[in-house]
Amino acid sequence: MPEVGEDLKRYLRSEMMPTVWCPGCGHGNIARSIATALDRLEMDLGQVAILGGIGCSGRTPFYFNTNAMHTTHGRVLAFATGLKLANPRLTIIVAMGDGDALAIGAGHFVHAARRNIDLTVILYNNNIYGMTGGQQAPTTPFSFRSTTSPFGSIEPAFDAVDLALAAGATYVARTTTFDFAEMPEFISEAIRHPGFAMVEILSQCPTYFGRLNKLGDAPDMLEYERDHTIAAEGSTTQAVEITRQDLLGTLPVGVFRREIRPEYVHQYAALSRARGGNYGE
Ligand SMILES: Cc1ncc(C[n+]2csc(CCOP(=O)(O)OP(=O)(O)O)c2C)c(N)n1
Ligand code: SF4
Repeated sequence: MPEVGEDLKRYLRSEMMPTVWCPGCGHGNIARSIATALDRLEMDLGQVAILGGIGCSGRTPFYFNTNAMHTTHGRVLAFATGLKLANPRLTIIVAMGDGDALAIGAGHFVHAARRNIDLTVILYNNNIYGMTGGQQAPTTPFSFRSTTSPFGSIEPAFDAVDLALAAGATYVARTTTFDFAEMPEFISEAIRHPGFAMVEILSQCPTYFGRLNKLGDAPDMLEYERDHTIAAEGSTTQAVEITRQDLLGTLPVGVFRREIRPEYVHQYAALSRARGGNYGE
């Protein structure tokens, strides 16, 4: 749990404040947890790069005193893969919206996970397209409203944890912006993990998702997250079935996989050495 008054200012670019995020937006809670994780791991900020796509979540790199890249919607993992291969020593954190990771960028997400490349994806899941005005996302739960589904979504929601597990991600976790202890803990563990790590964080968007679904303001939405998640380890399948059928269903949170298997850049370096090259030396 972050200490009250814990000084995280050195991780942030004060000249970029205030952020573009609306008051009460959960993306600010996540950014604070990333700063807490960097602090706990005593990271050399010159060796860290934070990348984002487009969207409210994609603004994250603007606010950190690390290397940064603001890329295109859905393609941030292609940029991150190139950067990691160009400089394998960098610790790369990728901020992705649910639309970014699970709609336009779903192909990149699946294949980065399959390759087990050493990247840390923080998936900001606010159940909606925030930046463009609250359109339906693949994560909008069945019967919930968005600006493009004013009578309620008739589609089941996509489950990021199930997708990451199926694609072969080697560290997979989910938590919520309600949980100020778990967020930095999972993010730290994901950064240390030597392979493709994904932490999905359910994040409140009071401006669109909250307002359109009458979920109240930010504190009410945090309580909603608390009341609609359960601690779970292992497969999410059963709980996902419940969620799809029942509006008041619960989503499991916790760590779903920790696995060590060959990492892509190491494999590439080994191949280079075997062929007489000196990649990575
Ligand atoms: C190729 C491309 N298509 C569409 C857009 C328009 N666009 C910008 S942000 C966005 C949605 C962002 O939603 P999400 O990724 O969930 O992030 P959030 O804003 O909710 O954090 C879209 C559709 C774009 N910038 N580029
Ligand atoms: S629109 Fe939603 S996700 Fe975007 S900054 Fe505002 S509250 Fe956050």
